[in-house]
Amino acid sequence: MKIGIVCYPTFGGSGVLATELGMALSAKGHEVHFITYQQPVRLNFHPNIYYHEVTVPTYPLFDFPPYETALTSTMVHVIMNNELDLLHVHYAIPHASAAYFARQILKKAGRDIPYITTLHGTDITLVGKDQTYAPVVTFSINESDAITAVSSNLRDETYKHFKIEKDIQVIPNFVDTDRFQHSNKQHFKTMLAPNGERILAHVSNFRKVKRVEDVISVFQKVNAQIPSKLLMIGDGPERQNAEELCRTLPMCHDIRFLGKQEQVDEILSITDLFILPSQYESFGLSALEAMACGVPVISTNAGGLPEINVQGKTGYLSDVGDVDDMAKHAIHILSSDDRLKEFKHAAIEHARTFSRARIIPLYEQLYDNVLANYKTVVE
Ligand code: GMT
Repeated sequence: MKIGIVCYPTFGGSGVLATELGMALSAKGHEVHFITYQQPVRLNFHPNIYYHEVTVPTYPLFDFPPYETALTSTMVHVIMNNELDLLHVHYAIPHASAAYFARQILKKAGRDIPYITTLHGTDITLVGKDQTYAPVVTFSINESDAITAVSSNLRDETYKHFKIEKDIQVIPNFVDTDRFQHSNKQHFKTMLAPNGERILAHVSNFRKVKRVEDVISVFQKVNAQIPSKLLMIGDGPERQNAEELCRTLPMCHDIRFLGKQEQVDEILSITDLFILPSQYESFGLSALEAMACGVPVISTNAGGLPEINVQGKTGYLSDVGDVDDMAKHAIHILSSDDRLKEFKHAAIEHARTFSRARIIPLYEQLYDNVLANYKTVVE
């Protein structure tokens, strides 16, 4: 099959998932064409993978260069020149409306192509339902030949906030368990925690929704009772505030802001506990990747997090903002070697239920169904 994938190429979860999906499909013999404005961060070379960059020419009149127009035109060119079978867009804004527009242009030229929209989270829960975007988002989701959501919670949220006339299939996110597994990086651990301190970590794009100050508050309480270090991985608008807050605290020397990192799997291999105190997560891919590396998770119970983090087994879930509860659970896990080991094993076991090998066939089946229906409708 020849598949076009459109996504955000940066460190956001939707781009990561789309890239992992494209790489997995290419390994199974599909030809995959990425259409993005920058090379996706996790994209590796494979003979079946092509990358088409969307460039947006500037012009003095353009205060806001028309990215969606450039994206649509690039989609049209790539589909025509490479005879793609279908388009799979990740994150509705503006990818679903661009796909709809590209399909209309191609129809005029006697060429038809179905598009699938995968909803990831903030495209629905934050940005999408804003009235600035809602009519276009609703229309272009409804026009999709298939719609998927990465969790049951996100599917329900979509039905709640938009007038969706079609079925939304839940296909959960997956993790590459060949890459995300525990590996021995003891030398790193010794450098970061020379006295055998416990290592806690947080990975995100440091947006408000991630509540990064809560990570620091939880750590402060843990650190008061258990010798420990905190690794803050990623970058974004809230990083500066978090660093400033950290500088006012006595245990600041135990916190390191590492910025964006590509070898997250290596860092997770030396981590004992993952903290994700988000206001909302449709899924929480970073937590799943941590679990696959044998790291239990302290998270909130918001959104789709209860669909991946199992209370008392792979970690604990607390109400949003309840840093006392999160710290209490963190201390409970970290204060006993045996208990920590049990949680680590359970995290790995549970993450396996979201392995790439289990989830990719669901997408392939969906593609087959869409193409079969599409041909019948078009004929
Ligand atoms: O918030 C992020 O981390 C980025 C955002 C995105 O769309 O790039 O992530 C969303 O999609 C991820 C992949 O499906 C999910 O794992 C995240 O939970 C989701 N983020 C939110 O819902 C806030």
